[in-house]
Amino acid sequence: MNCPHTAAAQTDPGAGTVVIDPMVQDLDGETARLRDAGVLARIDLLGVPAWTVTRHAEARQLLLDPRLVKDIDAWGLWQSGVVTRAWPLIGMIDAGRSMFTVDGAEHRRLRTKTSQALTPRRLEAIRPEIEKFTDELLDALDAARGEDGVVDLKSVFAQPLPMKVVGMLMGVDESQHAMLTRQYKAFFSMLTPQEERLALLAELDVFYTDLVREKTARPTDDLTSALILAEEGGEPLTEEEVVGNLKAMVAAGHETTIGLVLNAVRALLSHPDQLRMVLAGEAGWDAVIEETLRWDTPTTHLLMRFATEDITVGDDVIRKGEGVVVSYRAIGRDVGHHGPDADAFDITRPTRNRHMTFGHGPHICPGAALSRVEAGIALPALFTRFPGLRLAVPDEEITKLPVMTQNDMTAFPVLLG
Ligand code: STR
Repeated sequence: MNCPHTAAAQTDPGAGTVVIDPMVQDLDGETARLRDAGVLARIDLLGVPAWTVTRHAEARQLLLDPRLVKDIDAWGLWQSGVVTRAWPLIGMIDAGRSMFTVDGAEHRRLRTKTSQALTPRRLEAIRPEIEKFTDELLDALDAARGEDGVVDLKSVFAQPLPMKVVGMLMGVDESQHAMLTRQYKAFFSMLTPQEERLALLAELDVFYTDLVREKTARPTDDLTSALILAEEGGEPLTEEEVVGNLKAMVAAGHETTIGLVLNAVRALLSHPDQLRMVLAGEAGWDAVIEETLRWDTPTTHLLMRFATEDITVGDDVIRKGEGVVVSYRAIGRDVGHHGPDADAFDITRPTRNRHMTFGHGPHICPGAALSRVEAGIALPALFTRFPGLRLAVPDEEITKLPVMTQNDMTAFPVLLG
C-alpha cells in the first residue's frame, strides 16, 4: 500500500498484520482478528506499523514496565522522519507536555493535583450539579422530540452532559461548549483532512492558552486555577503544562463518557431481559456500567508508548524504538480473563469488575471515578424519566463514526415512549 501520510514509502503490511480500518466498518470482526493474531499483534495504522497488546495479563505487565514511555522522541519512526505531523493520528501522541505525555517523577508532578481533585470523596461535592445538568438535559430531550417522536440521544443528552461536567470542573464557559464539541468531533474523525486537523489543534491551543492566562490573572475555584497555583514549597506547573493538562482533561472527559453512556443504553435496549433485572432492582446500575466498560469500551486503542530497550513478551520482542498500542476493546474480550463467553454482554458476569478499561499503572485514568458518577446519575435518571425508551431504528442500523481510537456512534435515534 502506498501511504500518503508518511514521508517514506511504506511496504505492504506483512502477513499477520491487522490493518486497522479508519472507517470502523466491522469493529467486532477487527477485534476478533486482533485477538486471533496473538498476545502481541502487529497492526497497521494508516500505513504506520506498531505492536498492540491484546490480552489482559500482558497489558497489565506492559503498563507497569518503565521501559515503555510516552515520550514521542523515543519513537524510531519519528526520529527518522518516517512519521511526521502529516500523519492523521499524530495528534493522539504529539499532544503537548502534560500528564498524558510524560512519565516518572515528572509525571507525578504533573498529575497529582488532578487525581486528588477527582477522588470519589471530592466528587460527592459536585454530585448535585451533575444531577441538575442531567434533569435539564432530560427536559431538553423531551422538548427535542420530532413530529415522529424521534430524538437523537447522542446530540441532545449523552454529548452535552459530560461537556457540562468537565466544563464546570475546568472553568470553561458554557458559551464555548458547542465550539469544543464541534472541534473535537473534527479532531477525532478520519474524514477530516489533516491540514484542517492541525489548524483546529492550533486554534484550540490559542483558546486554552487564553483561558489559562485569564485564570492566572483572576483565579476562581475550578481545577484550572488550582493547577496554576503553586503547591506550598513546590514548583508551579509551567503555562505549557497547565494548558496540556487542561486540553487532556477536556478531550478525555468529554469524548470517552459519551461512549460509556450511549453504549450502556444500547446494550440494555438490545438485552431487554437484563434491562428488566436492573429496573426491578435485581441488579445494580454499577453492574451495567462495569460490564459496558468491559464489553463495549469507549476507547478502542490507546496510542502510544515506545520501547526504550528491547522488551520480550512471550515469543515476540518489541525492539527499542518501536511503538506499542494498548487495544482495550480486545483486552475486554480476552477469553483467558473473562471466560469463553467474553463476547456476550452479561451484567451478572463474575469478572465484570475486573476489566482494565481505565488502564493500569501510573497513567491509569484519573477521571475514572468521575465517569462512573456521571453514568451512575445519567442512566437511572434516563430510564426513570422515560421507562418506555426504545431505539427508533433496528440496532444494526446504528453506525460507528470513522474514528480509529474511540468507539463512538454517529447518532442514537430513540423514541422516548
Ligand atoms: C486529544 C487531543 C489533545 O489535545 C489532548 C489529548 C490528551 C489526552 C487524550 C486525548 C488527546 C485523546 C483521548 C484520550 C485522552 C486521554 C484519555 C482519552 C486518549 C490526545 C482516551 O480515549 C482514553
